[in-house]
Amino acid sequence: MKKILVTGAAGQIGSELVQKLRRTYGEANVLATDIREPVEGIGDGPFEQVDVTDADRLHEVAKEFQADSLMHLAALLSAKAEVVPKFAWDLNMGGLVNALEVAHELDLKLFTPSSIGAFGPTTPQDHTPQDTIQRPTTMYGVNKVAGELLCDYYHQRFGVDTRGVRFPGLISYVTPPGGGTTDYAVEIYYEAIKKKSYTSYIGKGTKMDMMYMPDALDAIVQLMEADPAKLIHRNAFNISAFSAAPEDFARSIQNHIPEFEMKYEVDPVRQKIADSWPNSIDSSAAQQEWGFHVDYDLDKMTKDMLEKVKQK
Ligand code: AKB
Repeated sequence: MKKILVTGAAGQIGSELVQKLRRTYGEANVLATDIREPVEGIGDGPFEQVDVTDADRLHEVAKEFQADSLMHLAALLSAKAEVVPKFAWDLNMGGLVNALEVAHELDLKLFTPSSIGAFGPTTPQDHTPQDTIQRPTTMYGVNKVAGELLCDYYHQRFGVDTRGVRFPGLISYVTPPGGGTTDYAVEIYYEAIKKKSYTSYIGKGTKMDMMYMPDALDAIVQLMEADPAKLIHRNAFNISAFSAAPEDFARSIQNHIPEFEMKYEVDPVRQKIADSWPNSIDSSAAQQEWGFHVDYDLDKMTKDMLEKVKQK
């Protein structure tokens, strides 16, 4: 990767990925794009306003920049997608097919994330295998499964170098997530610092896979730099750092803030989504095929998150 275009660059992943890529590949070699105006966090490097549903504009910007790689992140998350399902389909699928077309036309390498949301209630819930039943019951999940298949198709049919992971809930302190089911795992740290208490919209005992942002960013770069000959799966690799329920986060925070109090007011919509997702997924294919590993477990992440959020 030498010239990288990032869509959705103002989002939770994009804002930090752009900074990391600019440190690694040079500021001028990473073009941040987003439907929004440039926002704080993206830095001073090149920026273009791009709506990913506008195929011509995406093509023109990628061509002008002479990109060789495209990191397509622009998407609506799970809870928001349940509110506006048709719009979610148009944005998530329309944006992806445009990104794939541009990658095909301009011979770009393409990264796009899938999610644990690509699984559903009939998927094995524990140690969910890489290749298994995928019958999600959310619009977001339907988009993710279709997206995984579409990436496989563009690789098999046109030879596009598509790569991707199934992200778990991502925890970070730079840009807040928006509209996701796992967002509670970010909010809890902000509320712990501000109020020493948190009211969780996800119920006690609901385990989901999670990961700290630095590990997620490392995984993206590692997969994109991996030897293609070793990639059996290419797209949609299961990756997870740890599996945790709300009370696990509370316990971890209490190691630093003993008076921290956890309350519950379950949101039925997001709880239903969470219940349909796995408790813990098996990341062994990613470990074997491209050396996926993580540096942060829950407690190491909690220590860092509390320090960083306090400094904000
Ligand atoms: C969401 O909750 O929608 C996302 C995800 C797990 O894909 N964080």
